[in-house]
Amino acid sequence: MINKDFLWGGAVAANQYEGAWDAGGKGISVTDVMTKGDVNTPRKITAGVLPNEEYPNHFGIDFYHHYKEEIKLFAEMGFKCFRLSIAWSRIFPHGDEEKPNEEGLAFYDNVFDECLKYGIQPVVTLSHFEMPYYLADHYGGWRDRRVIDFFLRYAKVCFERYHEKVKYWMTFNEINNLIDTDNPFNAWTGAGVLYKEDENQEQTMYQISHYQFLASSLAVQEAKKIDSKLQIGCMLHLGPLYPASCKPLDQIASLKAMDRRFFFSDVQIRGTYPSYTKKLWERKNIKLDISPEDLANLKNGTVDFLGFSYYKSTIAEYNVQANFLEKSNPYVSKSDWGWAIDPVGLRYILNVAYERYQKPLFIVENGFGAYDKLENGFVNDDYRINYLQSHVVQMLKAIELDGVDVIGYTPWAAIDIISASTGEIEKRYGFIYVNLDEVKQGAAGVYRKQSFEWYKNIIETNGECL
Ligand code: BGP
Repeated sequence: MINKDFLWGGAVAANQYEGAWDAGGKGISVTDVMTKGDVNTPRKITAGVLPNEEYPNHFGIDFYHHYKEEIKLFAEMGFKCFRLSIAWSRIFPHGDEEKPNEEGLAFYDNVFDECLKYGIQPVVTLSHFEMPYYLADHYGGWRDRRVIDFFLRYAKVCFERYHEKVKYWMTFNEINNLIDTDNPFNAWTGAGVLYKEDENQEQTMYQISHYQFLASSLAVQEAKKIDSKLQIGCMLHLGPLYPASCKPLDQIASLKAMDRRFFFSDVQIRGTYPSYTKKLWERKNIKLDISPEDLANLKNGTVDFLGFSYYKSTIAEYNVQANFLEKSNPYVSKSDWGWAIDPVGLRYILNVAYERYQKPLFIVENGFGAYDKLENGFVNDDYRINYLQSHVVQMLKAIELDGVDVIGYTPWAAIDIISASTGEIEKRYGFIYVNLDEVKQGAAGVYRKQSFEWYKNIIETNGECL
């Protein structure tokens, strides 16, 4: 039996579902001006603002105008929480203003109140690939130390305004995307940072990370001053990189690959840079702008919990030049998008992360992207139920057999939204099908999928019906 306060819910991100990209005084965000992408073509930040069809994030699924209908459906499923992000550029349209945009703040008040009306607690990410475009353009995004102050001002405004409505917060979504190159939509673009051919990219990556760590730790300190009950987490994408074989060197490869993935939470949870990173900087002569005061702030602003997304696992094979190569696992099947389906990997990573930190863990994303077919107003998404069910089973094993402290589970996505890697809606994840054509014509355009009933049942029985 799991804790009765367990946070079952669903997750989304503002840029992928709100739409209304220029309504209510909102500024343009980096995602608003991003091209579409696919497995071979990473999305890119452009300088222009093209018509809606070219930029699906502009319209999202128009949650901005339909939030009441959609939250009502979440309530029908019995959500205990709803993970969403605040669009930074709704609050500070350019990012560097002194005063926030009241209309943007009022919008989230309305959304949070609507959730609370049904007993759904909002769980908020402050930065989910949504930097104001102006900051990316004028400051180079997180390349610039001044952006820390802009973020802090934004975070402070949010904590002050919403601390009575929101207890759980996360600072940066999948902050460790910065180090991973296999994801076409990596956080360099999400962080509003453009690659430059002629620079030491590794050095830049560590510098950007440092500024984000600092911004996050200062935000944690600020939050605690405003309301000591607030719980602030970091957020990473996690998944095992199993050793490719039982050869000792493959074991080391896996260990090192996992260190690289956990580097971000090592800093945000422990408040210091790990020794393996300091050695790497020495070896590679990486010089960074890090002051003693910065280091003290990292120490004073450690996070309360580890939020993470789990979709898939991979394997690490020893390699002389690169230390390890990340490869796909021949023992697991794959989704239409080639993502490995590995429910046991969730139990594995929960154990590893809990061993490493002994902090509460929050699974804030887990889900199955697929081409769904709407037939007679219904979607039979058995494959999604299979995926989610098998993952929930493994999560329960981690809690009940292994004693891991998991505080909640918010599958991606509560409802169909625009995919982060493609910029299209066709890679669907939701319990609710969205017919965009109908939504564009002003209709609700939403349909419950088979998984809707399944999830409702899981929540109702607190996972007992599995
Ligand atoms: C994570 C992001 C989400 C999300 C999800 C699924 O990386 O935090 O924003 O979209 O992955 O990815 P995709 O939409 O590319 O399938």
